[in-house]
Amino acid sequence: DESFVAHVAFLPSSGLGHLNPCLRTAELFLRYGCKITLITPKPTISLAESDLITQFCSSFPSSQLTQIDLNLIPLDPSINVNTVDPFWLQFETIRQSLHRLLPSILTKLSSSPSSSSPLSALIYDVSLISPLVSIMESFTFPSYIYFIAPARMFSFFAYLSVLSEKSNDGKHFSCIGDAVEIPGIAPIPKSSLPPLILQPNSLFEKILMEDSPKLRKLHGIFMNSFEDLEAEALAALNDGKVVPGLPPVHAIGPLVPCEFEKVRCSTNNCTDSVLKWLDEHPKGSVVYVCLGNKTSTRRDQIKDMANGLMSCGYKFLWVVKLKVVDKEEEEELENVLGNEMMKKVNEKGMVINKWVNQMEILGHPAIGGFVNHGGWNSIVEAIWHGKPILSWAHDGDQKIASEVVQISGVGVWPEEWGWGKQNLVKGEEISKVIKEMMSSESLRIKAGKMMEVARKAASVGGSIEVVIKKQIEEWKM
Ligand code: BUP
Repeated sequence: DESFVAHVAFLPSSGLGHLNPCLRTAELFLRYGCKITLITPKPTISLAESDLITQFCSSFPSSQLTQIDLNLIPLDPSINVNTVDPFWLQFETIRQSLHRLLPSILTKLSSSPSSSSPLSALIYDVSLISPLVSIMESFTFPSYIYFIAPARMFSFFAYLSVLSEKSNDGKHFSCIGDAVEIPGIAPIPKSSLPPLILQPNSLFEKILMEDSPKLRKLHGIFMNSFEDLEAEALAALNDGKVVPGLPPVHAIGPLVPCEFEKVRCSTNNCTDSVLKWLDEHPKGSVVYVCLGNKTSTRRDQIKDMANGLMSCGYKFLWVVKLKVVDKEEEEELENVLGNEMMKKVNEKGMVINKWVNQMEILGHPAIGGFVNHGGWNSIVEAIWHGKPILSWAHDGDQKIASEVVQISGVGVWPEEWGWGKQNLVKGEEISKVIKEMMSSESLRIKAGKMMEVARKAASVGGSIEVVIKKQIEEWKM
């Protein structure tokens, strides 16, 4: 049927690291002719998230926005809200709210009048599997997740169901020894696992363990990765080596920079002044430092970072996060660094505690390298722009992502670096590794080559186009 228009609904979860890949995936389906409906939980945790949703909707007026009002649902009282990361709390709030709020929305969308197309598929965030698998039992259209981390991490997530079956005492990690041996994948050292998965009864452990066995019920998994970056894990997953019976894993990476992200709508955004500052610097001369949006930089690490940057011999652009949530970001940096140091830092570089558009920063020719926390979106963004990475992983899936950086050769990962009280990194050490990254010809060449294959995947007739078009064809049948 030539007049068929696939209608895809997207349901993101909390945090930019979840929203960015969701909206970039939605943009891909839009590009190939689909109609899009965004179902977004509100309020969002950060301003950056609500801004981005607004930007998306104003750039694509044909897409529909449906909001789920989370304030209606009180959170399960057994969760101690004071000890949990606000983003994880939001995951849990969304998980608990969906049963009451989502079915009626999906019913409406799937039975829309003949003037608009009924829903062809739902693509939702990886953190929402359990509620969605059960909700979807009442619907006939297929559902998929988008995964926000590397395929290597996804293999671990899928393999958790096997691990819990294997252990005879019910403690899923009693059987792993020093490393997790997943068929078809280079072993993942225990030290690279997300710390919270080893902490019984953490919200993280609860969600992953509950959701892993349900992956088989999905119709597919979309992932921000590509063949040349993660050939091993993608093959092992799709050949049924990791866990037999998994649905197809579709590599739709690198998720490319989108025009809608460039619209400026927050008062807390200072990208334009940063780009202007970068214009004054020669090609490849500035090191960009940003350790993610979900974690605040530890106070006791900040001064060593400042010292490391000031003595590395390169100009730097340092985006510091002092608070976990950007809405709270009113504290002055001077208070933390001290007046003297703040003055010195600003002589040798630029330091800000505001949100910037990272994609645009990484694309600026003056940037020669990127110090990052091992956030997967950030890693793929750096690859897209061919910028070498220094991965300073400290939590979550960041170490597994850093392994991918190291194995693929696009950056370095000082494995012993951390954030905790025991493993603070000294200024001299920081400066030494930054120098190594910024001056390495071989890193620059490898990052440049990876950029080329990344761009090929995203070009006309490349792997992204092939996967998306094939998926749309499937929905047509
Ligand atoms: Br901070 C910041 N501007 O100022 P990751 C982040 N970002 O565009 P996360 C900005 O947020 P974890 C800023 O480009 C990336 O797309 C950035 O995602 C964007 O890390 C996204 O890199 C951050 O996956 O990570 O979400 O902090 O889950 O590892 O805590």
